Amino acid sequence: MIYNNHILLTYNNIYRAVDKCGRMIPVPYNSIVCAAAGGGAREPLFRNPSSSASVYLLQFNCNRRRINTNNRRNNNNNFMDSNNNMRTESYLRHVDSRKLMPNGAGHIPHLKAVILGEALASEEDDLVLPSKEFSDQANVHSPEQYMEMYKRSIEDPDGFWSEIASQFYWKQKWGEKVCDENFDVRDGKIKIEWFKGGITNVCYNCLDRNIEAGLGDKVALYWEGNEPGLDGSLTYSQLLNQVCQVANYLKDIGVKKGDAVIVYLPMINELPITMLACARIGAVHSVVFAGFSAESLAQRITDCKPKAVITCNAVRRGTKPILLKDIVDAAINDSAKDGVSVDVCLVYDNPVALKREDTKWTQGRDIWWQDVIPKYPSTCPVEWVDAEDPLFLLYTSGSTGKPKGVLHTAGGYMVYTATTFKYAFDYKPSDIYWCTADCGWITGHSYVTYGPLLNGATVLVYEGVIYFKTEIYCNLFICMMELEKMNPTDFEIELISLSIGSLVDAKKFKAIISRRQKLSPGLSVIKAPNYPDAGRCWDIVDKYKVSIFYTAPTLVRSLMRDGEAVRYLYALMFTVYLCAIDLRINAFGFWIRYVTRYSRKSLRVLGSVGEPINPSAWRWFYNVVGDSRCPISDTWWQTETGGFMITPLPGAWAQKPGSATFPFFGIQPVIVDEKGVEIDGECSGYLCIKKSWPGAFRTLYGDHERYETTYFKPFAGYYFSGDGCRRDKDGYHWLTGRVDDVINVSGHRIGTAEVESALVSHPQCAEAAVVGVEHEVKGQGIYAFVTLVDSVPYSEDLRKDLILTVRKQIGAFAAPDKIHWAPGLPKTRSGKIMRRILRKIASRQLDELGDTSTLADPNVVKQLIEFSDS
Ligand code: 6R9
Repeated sequence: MIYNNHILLTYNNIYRAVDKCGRMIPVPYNSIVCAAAGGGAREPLFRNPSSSASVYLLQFNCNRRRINTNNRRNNNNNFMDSNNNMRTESYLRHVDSRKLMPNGAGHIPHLKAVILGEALASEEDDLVLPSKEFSDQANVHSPEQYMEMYKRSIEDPDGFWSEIASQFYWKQKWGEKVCDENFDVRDGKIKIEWFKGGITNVCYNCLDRNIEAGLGDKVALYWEGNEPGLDGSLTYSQLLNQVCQVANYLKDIGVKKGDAVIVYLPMINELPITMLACARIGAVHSVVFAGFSAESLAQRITDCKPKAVITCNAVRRGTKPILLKDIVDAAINDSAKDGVSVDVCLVYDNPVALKREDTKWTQGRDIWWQDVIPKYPSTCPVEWVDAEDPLFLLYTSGSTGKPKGVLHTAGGYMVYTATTFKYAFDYKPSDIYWCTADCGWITGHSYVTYGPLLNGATVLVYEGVIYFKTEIYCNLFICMMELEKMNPTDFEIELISLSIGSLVDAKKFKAIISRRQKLSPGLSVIKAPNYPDAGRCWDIVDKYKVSIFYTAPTLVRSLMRDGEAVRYLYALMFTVYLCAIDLRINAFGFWIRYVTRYSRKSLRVLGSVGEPINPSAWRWFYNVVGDSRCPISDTWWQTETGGFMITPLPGAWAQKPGSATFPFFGIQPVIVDEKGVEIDGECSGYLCIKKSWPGAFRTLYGDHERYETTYFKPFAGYYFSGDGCRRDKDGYHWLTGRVDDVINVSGHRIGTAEVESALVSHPQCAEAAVVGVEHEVKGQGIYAFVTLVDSVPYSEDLRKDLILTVRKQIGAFAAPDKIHWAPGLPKTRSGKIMRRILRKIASRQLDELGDTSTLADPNVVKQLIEFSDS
């Protein structure tokens, strides 16, 4: 199969060849591809009738690459300063090596290296190129066009961003300065201001402006319910009407510009509607993910002292109703103890999940949404705000127990989310866009609500949970066969229900579970996301003809694994219990049938966010979900950054599976060493950003000092992201995960300190240390070392109780995957816990424990290892 310059690429039986422009072309199975020094063709040169193989002739130029490599070396030499440190003053160093690559990125060494999937080339050398058709129609279609725009964005940020900002509506243009910043703690207080003095309104720009431009009848929001068949849609005009009604109501109850409103809603249209209504009247929304516990919600209420809390009586997750209003009640009670009272609680009535009459009610405080909102006028004047007035607060985990209120302001955030959305997803007005994130996280703010609506896009809002954690498949087997006979513990049932999703026709299973639930009413079972089955995503994609699909690696990985489970189940059923089981027919499929039985033809661009996407998940997403047609935008960014920072521009350059590639316009990422010295060229270190960008957060609510200490003091002169990063020889960025005490579970940020403080609140827990461990599906899992108070014995019940405590205090997503009994914790003589050692023990890298002699009691490590398997 391999001729001359080895240009046939195969992966998972999907064959690609590279044409003379360096672009991938699909080659039918059983083809032979050969390279030649002259001429090239996309049509087969000849077909071999006996083997059905075709021969393609392609061409590329090897010499050019050699010249490029030399260029890069020379350039690197220029990076050396007088102290022999790798430095450069050139602002283009972030993309330096990129520009040396030929157009279309004909990366020859890569071509020599592959047969992918068999003898795997180094990930670094694995280039996946956009098709010519895609690049030709893309908003940014070549590395040159990107370079030109990037250069301008860095050399003349004021000009670059004010040109873009002018496309929005400003009641009054901004003042003299487009950007005013102090990014260096050594020069005084950190300050970031963009478009200050400009008067605008983000809601007006999302809705009124688009309606005036003729989009009134375009669908703004499609809504797909958790229950198949439950759906709806709102045009831009209808959305504006509803937003105005809520805005009028909020004004009526006394919510004014600058007041906070807490929103604790599931993914129903009322969530973006409420966010936009707040923006319309200048109120500051703080959306709390409706998976957070009462304690976490109370903490946020106490911090921002909202004028109102907006919630919903209940929501269905899979088949299970979650009583959100009960959680809000408990939170309001809690915050009242801290002296913060909530006068109004607006409750959306969701009869699919809970009857009105079954909802607990506090007269005088609680009001049904449906009883009041429709009575308000559907027009509402806009409250014009300064670009630097706050738009929203979003709490995020930090390395201490107290969550941080990340504050974003109106003008810069508006301009930045709109621009990043347009370019990173190559947005076109005909697109149907679906982001699976919940509005409780930043992705739902920037890329479900504001970014797409500012572009006049059609957005799909999906109520269901599509992340699912397929944990323990042998339990699935047990559950199917023997559940009643074996009388499993509640915890086992919970695991089973997590695993089972709806791989099997769960009728019988559910009957058993409900019997069990009657026996133990507290039992929480059946999360069953991807309800009713693992193909739901693609069913939705086909139903709405979704063209841009943006999700998290955790979903991609779980779908990959789900397939394997089906295969496992399939074999098991046939060999052992075929007749005994009532299995749904479609479980007997090939392992990717949950994807491939749907067309997915409408898909054009895929996106990934929340955590590093491992190359194999990337390839599966690309090859199976995207049929090897759709570029993937692996977008690196944070709650704090407001929008994408490092991201592919899908039509512009070749991607490397697992790399977020290059910086967005106006972003100068730098990699620094421990001393804060910038490193150039190929390197790894701490990822920082030089200079501000319009979407940057302006402060931590009520705690500017913590803002400076956390983000600007670790490396003076830079914003410190908290992430590690590697830059490869071609200038591609590879995010390596958090370097601080934050764990990223299924794309959700959880501070180790938050989990620890929940654990030690248990009366029998003396001390706890939490670390992240690699997890096949969730990216990272939570591993807790727990020391009990004297004389309390270890027990299974206590273990469950500790997990329950964390679920109650933070939320189910923060529950530890493993509790490791720890008679003692490894501490330095000054009492600092050596997490490095705990991480190694947790990941069973026992031969890499390193020097333990500095510990106050080195024996602790031996004990911990002994307890590993207990
Ligand atoms: C948008 C969001 C931020 C942290 C961030 C990093 C991780 C996000 C990533 C990624 C690698 C990507 N992260 N996107 N890591 N590749 N494409 O998730 O915000 O919840 O604040 O989390 O998530 O570690 O520091 P947030």
